[in-house]
Amino acid sequence: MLYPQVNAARLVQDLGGVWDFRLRETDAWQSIAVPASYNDQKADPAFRMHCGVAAYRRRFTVPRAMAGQRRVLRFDAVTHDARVYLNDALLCTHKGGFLPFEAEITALVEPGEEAELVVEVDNRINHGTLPVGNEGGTAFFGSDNPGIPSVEAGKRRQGEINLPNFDFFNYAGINRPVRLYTTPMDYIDAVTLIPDVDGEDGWVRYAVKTVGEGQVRLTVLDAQGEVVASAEGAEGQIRVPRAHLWQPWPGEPYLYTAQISFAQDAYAQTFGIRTVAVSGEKFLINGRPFYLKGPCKHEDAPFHGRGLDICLQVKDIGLFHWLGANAVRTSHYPYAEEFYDLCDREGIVVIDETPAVGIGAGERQNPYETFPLAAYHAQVLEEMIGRDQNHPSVVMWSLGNEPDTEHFPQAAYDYWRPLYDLAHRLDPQGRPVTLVCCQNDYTKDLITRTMDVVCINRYYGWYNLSGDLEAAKYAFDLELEFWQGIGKPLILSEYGADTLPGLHSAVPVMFTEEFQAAYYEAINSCLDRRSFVVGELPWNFADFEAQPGPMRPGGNRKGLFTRDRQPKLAAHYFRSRWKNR
Ligand code: E8X
Repeated sequence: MLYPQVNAARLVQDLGGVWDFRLRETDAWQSIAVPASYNDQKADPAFRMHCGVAAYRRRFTVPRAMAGQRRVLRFDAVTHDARVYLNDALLCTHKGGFLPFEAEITALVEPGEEAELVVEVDNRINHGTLPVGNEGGTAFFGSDNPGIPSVEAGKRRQGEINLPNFDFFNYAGINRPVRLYTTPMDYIDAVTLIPDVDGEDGWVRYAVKTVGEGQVRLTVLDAQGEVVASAEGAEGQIRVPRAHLWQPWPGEPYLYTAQISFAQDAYAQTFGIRTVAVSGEKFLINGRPFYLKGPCKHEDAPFHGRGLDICLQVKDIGLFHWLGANAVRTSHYPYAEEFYDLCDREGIVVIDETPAVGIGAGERQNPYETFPLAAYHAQVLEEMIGRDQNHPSVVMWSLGNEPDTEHFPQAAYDYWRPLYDLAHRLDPQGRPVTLVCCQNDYTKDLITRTMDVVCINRYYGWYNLSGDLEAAKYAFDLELEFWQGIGKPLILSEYGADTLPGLHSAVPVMFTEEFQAAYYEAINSCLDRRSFVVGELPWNFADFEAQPGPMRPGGNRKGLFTRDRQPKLAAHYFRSRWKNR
């Protein structure tokens, strides 16, 4: 799905601002900011604890300047499920809170007329949603004294609860922009660009999907806006002589623009010329071994929740540069499109992850038999790859995070392998595909080792062998020995320790800043001895809000930075390590 663009042929009207909002039909309407999660906008526990549908409302006028054009309402992300009404009639529905959807309204509202827009947002999560809800207390993530009669009675008193099967707060609402945009009646519907390198030159295969009558023309501009190549026809190949490659930081992330025209329509698609491949134990970008270094993130901030905040994105990527980082994983869902644009410009490579987190229910329940997810998961993967395929920064697809691969290894294989194949079929650039594996008995896991890159989340010295870094190193090293035998590149895709800023001790004790730094030093010393390790992604960039619980004081505190982006000791440690790595 193309990103809305203002150009010579298209208009965009942003519908952000203060909307009407209510949690229940019986409530009075009150003010709410869009885009942003609703949970933290009011000093009212009902907003934070809400479970179910909530409604947003606003009126808007279709400008007369949009007359004669095709008019589309686009929602970048409504979390999690949406029902959209235009003038009281159902316009569209969408399932899933992290990918865009749109509906044409050309015939429904005349230019110059006003219309009422109502968006019903459902934040309920369960075994059939991504991310997965802890439906019926399957308690994969966190558990609270099952079986004690008084506790069980208390749980029944809680009434409707909406527990996540994952470790981030279930922020909900209209999290990303809502826009009305136009195209001419005959229009460009989709653009796919497939760059390649041939000696000094670049090759770009392309396909433009259109609706209506017309001829496709494509002109490639360099970063100065000079025409360097052009072609005609909806599909083809263009040679870009003496191409500047898109290089990850600290190289130059050089961007070209494909100016596409079709009948009266126009669309500008930026892209980079670069290659990505896995060869033996190496991860190659532009044919050269590449080491991924950079913390995993969340879309998370005070007040906004998971709402789009472009200033924060710029700040965060600035801090990536400060750290000397070159990579990020969009744990645990596809981020706002603006984030990938920024990574394209700034040379940060992205592992793009679906919202498939929480597919596990312990040893007593096989999630692959009881969670109705497979078809929906495939659809989400298709939407994500369709949305993000042209970004040069995206160098790998992650099918999901920390599913059960240990108790039901064959079922896990049968579930994830078709998704792996699908990702390869869907991506014309043939980027590597991975699945991020939870710490567990890796000898039983059958699927992780079949991925293009092995990604493992490990917490030696934190969740296990807690506080004993010598034992942690010993155990982690044993595991690395196992993976070395698999013969694939490996990324440590999460590792970390909760740390309270300002808590210090000369001897590294858990939760102090000194411990976090010592923990990373210890684990990194194991990585540094293994040539098949191609990346280190600390967990997490910043402290973030989680489902409240006894292990989450003020959220998950594994940030290298605090939630307001001040460095802890470990951030300084990585800054000096990554300068030379
Ligand atoms: C954690 C992280 C969590 O926030 C993330 O979303 C997924 C978790 C650790 C799994 N990975 O708890 O900070 C722990 C497995 C323990 C052996």
